[in-house]
Amino acid sequence: MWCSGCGNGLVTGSLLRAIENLDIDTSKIAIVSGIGCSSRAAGYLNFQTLHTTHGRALAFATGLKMVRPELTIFVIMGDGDAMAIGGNHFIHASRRNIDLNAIIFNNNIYGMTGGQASPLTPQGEKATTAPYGAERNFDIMKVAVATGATFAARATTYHLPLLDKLIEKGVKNKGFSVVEALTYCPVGYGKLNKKGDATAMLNWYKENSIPVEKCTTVDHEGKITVGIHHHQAAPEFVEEYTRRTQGVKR
Ligand SMILES: Cc1ncc(C[n+]2csc(CCOP(=O)(O)OP(=O)(O)O)c2C)c(N)n1
Repeated sequence: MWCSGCGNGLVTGSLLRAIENLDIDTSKIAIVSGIGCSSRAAGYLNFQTLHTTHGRALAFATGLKMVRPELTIFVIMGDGDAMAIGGNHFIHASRRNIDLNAIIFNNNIYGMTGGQASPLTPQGEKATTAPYGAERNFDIMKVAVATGATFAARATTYHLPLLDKLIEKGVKNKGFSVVEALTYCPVGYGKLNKKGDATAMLNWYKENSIPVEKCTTVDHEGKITVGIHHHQAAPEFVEEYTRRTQGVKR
């Protein structure tokens, strides 16, 4: 159902390559998604999949991980899904450090419903609900780190080999892993903001990204930082819960 030129297929391809490289038994993989263009990826994938409700993918995934901790769970969400309506679930999944792999398809807009502004629409850029420019936005990496995620990384659809590797590394992290994939939306976001076609948007990512480890200034010279922003081990929620409740009489 994706529009011509949409980057969502590229992110889905990265996810599939990462799964193949990790060599995980496919019957032990579950994909949970919310509602949105990006969340429709779950419907195209032949794993155990749950296409849930808008903003609640992480809540469903938390329940699933509690009862089936042996599963590797990917939680596919759009930027609206993960950070607007689902923002509360995001901060608490992150705080708990539950072993889920959040893959956020950030196209800077509500794609499915026609281009409304999300908390990731860059300040001043246009959306159907922000004809005079969007309000202040935030940075998913900073929210993830501040709320306790033990792995936070970002790439764009221009950096697919990097994105493959970041997803793999996120899976290897025992805890809440956030991989933000910037993916252009030429129809919903691009047209309103005169960004050109899909190729122009891809080139924009190329010219406006910088490896996070090469950043020397606080504002990153206004560029998108790509790579691993944070990786630090901490106790995992389901393991801690199991340990704490062992021996409790029912
Ligand atoms: C509870 C609820 N509120 C609103 C909607 C309408 N809705 C469906 S998708 C969507 C936004 C999708 O944007 P995003 O999550 O960024 O994903 P994208 O479509 O851009 O991939 C909204 C508001 C809904 N389905 N359910």
